[in-house]
Amino acid sequence: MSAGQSLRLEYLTPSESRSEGWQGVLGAAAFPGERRGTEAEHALGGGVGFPLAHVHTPVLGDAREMLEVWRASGRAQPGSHGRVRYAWGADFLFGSLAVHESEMAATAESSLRTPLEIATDLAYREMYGALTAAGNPQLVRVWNYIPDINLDTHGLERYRQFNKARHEASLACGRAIAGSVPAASALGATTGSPVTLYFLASRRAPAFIENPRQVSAYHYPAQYGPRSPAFSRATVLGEGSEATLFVSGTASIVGHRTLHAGDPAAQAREALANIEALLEEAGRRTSTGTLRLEALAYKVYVRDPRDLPVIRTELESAVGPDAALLYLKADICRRDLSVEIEAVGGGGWRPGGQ
Ligand code: 3EB
Repeated sequence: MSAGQSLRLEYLTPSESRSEGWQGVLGAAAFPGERRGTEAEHALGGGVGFPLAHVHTPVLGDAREMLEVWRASGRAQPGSHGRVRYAWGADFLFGSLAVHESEMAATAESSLRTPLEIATDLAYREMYGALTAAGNPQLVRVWNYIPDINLDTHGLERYRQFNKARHEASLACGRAIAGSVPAASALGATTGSPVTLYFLASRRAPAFIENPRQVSAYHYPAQYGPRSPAFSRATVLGEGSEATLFVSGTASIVGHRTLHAGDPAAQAREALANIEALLEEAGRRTSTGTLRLEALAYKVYVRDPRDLPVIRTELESAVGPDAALLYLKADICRRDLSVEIEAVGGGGWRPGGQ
């Protein structure tokens, strides 16, 4: 594997990314500044030549919009399938799509499913359809943003509705629901925003890593919902120093139970302990060697902005001053969780931005 085949990730403001240029950009996600309205999320304009996910989950502690920019070597080849826009670059495919539940209301009336279940079902079918149409790359990492994720409607919390529909759509499309499932995050988004997904896939199969401190999410007991969440704790793509590690959204969960409810600093420490355990496990199971916390780029989801200072203190003392960190305000998929942390790292590149 040549060095040019690696993925590269940066967290940038729109003006930083404009001045860097769009060379090699495979795709990006835009997170609005906290004080901005939905209009300002389109600061980049609609005419960018790559898939851009507009995620309605705001940046914390800063008014600026931020972009998560994924680059790969060579010229990216664009494509689309249904609502999915995607781009192929080197070995990697980036795709994104959004589905408004309001479009599903009529269908929901004549079915037994909720609007969120129908929207999630459509989003997953279209994502799988796009992958098939693009030559069947392997799904490596999926980001899911779900409006009002903790709200109960139709007798079931919306995150649990989402899990049910993800599970059923995956089964219907002949896709795995355990084991060989992508790394993922599932977070809240603003009321009225669409269900928004973006994803990375590859011509090569990733390694699927579980956390020895945690029950696999796809084996969670039924108390967390009628269908278990279909994601791996981490995936590793590529070999040796060129490999990229994708750490799923990680919270203060040991076994299958939440620890430290009401103590955001302790939750942040426990989530970091989980990430360290995953780094060791990935080091045992793959040829990447054991990555250090300092070598990763992080997105940190904080439920209550008042907890940001204590959470930031924990993160900075664990990962050092130079790691790339993006803090976002989001509801998390269990009501007793205050913070969730996802990460990306690898030897083939250094996290940049911020
Ligand atoms: C957890 O460990 C926390 O449903 O795709 C983290 C990452 C979480 C991904 C998902 C959920 C998901 O269960 C929640």
